[in-house]
Amino acid sequence: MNDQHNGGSLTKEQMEFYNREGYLLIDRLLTEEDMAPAKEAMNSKVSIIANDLLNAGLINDLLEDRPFQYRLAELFQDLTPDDFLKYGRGWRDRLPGYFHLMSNPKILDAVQSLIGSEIYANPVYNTRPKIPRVAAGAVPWHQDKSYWPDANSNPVITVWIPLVDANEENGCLHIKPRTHRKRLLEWHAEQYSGTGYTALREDQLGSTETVILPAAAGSAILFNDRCLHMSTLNQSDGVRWSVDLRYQPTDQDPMPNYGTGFLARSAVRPERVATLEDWLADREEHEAENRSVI
Ligand SMILES: O=C(O)CCC(=O)C(=O)O
Repeated sequence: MNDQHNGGSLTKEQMEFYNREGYLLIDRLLTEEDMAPAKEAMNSKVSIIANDLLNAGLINDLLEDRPFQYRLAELFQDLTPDDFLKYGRGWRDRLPGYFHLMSNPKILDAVQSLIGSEIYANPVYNTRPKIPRVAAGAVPWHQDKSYWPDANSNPVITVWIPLVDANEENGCLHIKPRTHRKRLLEWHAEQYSGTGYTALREDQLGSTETVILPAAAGSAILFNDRCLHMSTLNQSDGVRWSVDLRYQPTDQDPMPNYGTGFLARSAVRPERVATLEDWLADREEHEAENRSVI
């Protein structure tokens, strides 16, 4: 769907599409400026990794002048998948840029259109630096809920955002529409990459068509935690950078065993919306100065 947006609020057609199909692509929701803080966070991690590799004698050039889309891929191009996986297939760093992205008003507007104004940012957010030809970059068919089977009832909404154009070559998202009303299916730990992704068997996928979702940088793909989805290997020369952020209504289980989420928006208790300092200190909400008013 390629509708005009008003802030990030969804149109009636977009809401209907999401509720019917279980996902929604919002083309270019974010600008370069919106994405800049998260890219800065990613770049800072890449620089740490580059220094690490240099100190370990695995590379002899930090590639500091290479563009965002290529630097990490080129740092690892002569190394092994294990060298890369030492840093994790997904990153969940507590860096200010991620807080700014998760608090972006356009993202929250879109989420608010679906669940209302009391929005909690779920602790499970990931940066995915999918580098070329590392098997662990390909994510098998799964439901996100398989990662928190005992926590939370619906809905946890994933907001998946590519920071570079995502396409079939570099491993964009694939979704099975209308699977969001399924129960949680029995999953197994996949063996292919050895990274323990939860996975479904071919015979559990049913006959629903697969929709391949190329997405321009800054677009957002929203889907709920029972919607079947996967992504393929990165066959390009660059990094398929993306983030998956998650949101839920405030009356759901905050899933503390998975980390600390935060109150991202509230019309009822705006003074409790978490600040960057709260988030960095792992506090869920901002403690109002005058507690007697709440
Ligand atoms: O980014 C990907 O390739 C997969 C993302 C995913 O599976 C998720 O966000 O749940």
